[in-house]
Amino acid sequence: MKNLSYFPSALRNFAGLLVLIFLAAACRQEQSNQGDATLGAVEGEVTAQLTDAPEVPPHIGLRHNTKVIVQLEVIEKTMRLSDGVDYTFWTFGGKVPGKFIRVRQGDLVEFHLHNHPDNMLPHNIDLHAVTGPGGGAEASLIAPGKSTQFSFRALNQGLYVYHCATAPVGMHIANGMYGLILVEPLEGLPPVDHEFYVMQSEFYTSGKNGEKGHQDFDMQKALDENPAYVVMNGSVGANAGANAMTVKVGETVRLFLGNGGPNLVSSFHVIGEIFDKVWVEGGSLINTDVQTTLIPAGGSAIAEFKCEVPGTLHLVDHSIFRAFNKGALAQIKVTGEDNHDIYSGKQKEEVYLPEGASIQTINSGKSAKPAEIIPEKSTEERMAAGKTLYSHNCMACHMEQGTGIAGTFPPLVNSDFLLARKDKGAGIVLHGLQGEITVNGVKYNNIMPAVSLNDDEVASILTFVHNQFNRQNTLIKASDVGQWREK
Ligand code: HEC
Ligand SMILES: [Cu+2]
Repeated sequence: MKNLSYFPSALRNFAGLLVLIFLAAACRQEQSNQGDATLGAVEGEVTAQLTDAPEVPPHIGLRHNTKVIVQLEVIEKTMRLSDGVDYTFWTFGGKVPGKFIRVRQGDLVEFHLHNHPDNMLPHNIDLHAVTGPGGGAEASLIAPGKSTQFSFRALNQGLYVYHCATAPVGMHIANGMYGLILVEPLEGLPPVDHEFYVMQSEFYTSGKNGEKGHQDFDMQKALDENPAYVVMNGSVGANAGANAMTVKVGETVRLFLGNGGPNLVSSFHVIGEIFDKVWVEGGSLINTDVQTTLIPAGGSAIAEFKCEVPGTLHLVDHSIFRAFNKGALAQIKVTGEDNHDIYSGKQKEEVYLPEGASIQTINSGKSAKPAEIIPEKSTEERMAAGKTLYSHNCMACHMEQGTGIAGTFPPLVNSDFLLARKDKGAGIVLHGLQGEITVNGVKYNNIMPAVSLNDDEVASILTFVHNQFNRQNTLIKASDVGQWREK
């Protein structure tokens, strides 16, 4: 207020008022979107429709505050964690992650938690959407065969994680006890074509990743934060391949993302897309044009994008070994028309030959020099040596059976081009080959690098190629290769 003393007194009051209004407005902004309507009257009641991942309950949109009854059952059950790998999961609703719950800001949520009589352990629930002790944990602790009820007012909008908070808490979470509850803003979320529920989490199994059979929880690995599995939606490949989510070109997608942990933070990324919008940490702050968004353990994010081109999108934790080696991968298949203005696909592949470059030599670790004077070999010896040398030096391009690869690497099988050569192909192996050639009526225009081999080795390879692939009865000598090398 110091600066205000420079104002004439009449203005001073007015300026002071402005500052007050400004401060009040700033305060309101910082107050979050917890609106006045939040505690307004509650009219009627509905039973919440709960869904399993990747499904999301229907959009709520504009309506008055209501009582939403949630019935959630804890079930301990053995299910697939990966192919040939089982795990005894503790679940909210029979699947991992737990049921998706959708309410609206201002709703009164009447929560019923049931602990199935076949279960072994007590459980409870801590919903991060609850304002109250333990997020409901204290009120909801129940033994097997019991039900409990508590209510809370959904004061803040946002996407919240819920989880079991029964001791040992880490173990209950590690065994699969988490899910998401969405508190839609008063005005609802803008419409999109698809909404999906994807939740990442880790599993600490007694065996290594891929070890078959039933796996137990490994406390030491959990303490070391070294999971054997990191998965999307409860198991390896839960929503990949045949179970991938599907959308069409031109459609908009909203992902409700959660991270159950218990330990790892997810660097969530979709390979092949950019998030147009991200509700950072599942709150009200919207970031735009995002590649990778952090999802804390026990946290969330909402990401939206439009699918402009067809293809398979890979949803990954960009701590990338988790995605490709531990299972943290889901897929969305986008079908529809290509749009070459946005993405062309491969336009061409051609030989890259910088100015001044010439045929390269594949260096096999030794310099190409004539073989020392060694006794000549029999056909059998050359065939045996040639077979091995072929597999090390030629097979990568010409394939094991000499068939080549259509359009790129010509076949060595019954090659009229090879058979027409007086040097039996030695010049090609010694010096490489480039430019257009025709093999059995098919044109090739590519580059074969010179292969760094001595005369003895070339003799063996060519003996092998001619007898094995071209039904010739030929024995090529190292001295022959020596002569051709000179030319
Ligand atoms: C890096 C890939 C590559 C390797 C390795 C390679 N080649 Fe080739 N080879 C080619 C290409 C490409 C051509 C065609 C070159 C052109 O288009 O002018 C070719 C052409 C040939 C031809 C003539 C065409 C035909 O089909 O008869 C022969 C013979 C041949 N290679 C033999 C060999 C032998 C023997 C080896 C192993 C010592 C070998 N190549 C290793 C890529 C390779
Ligand atoms: Cu529990």
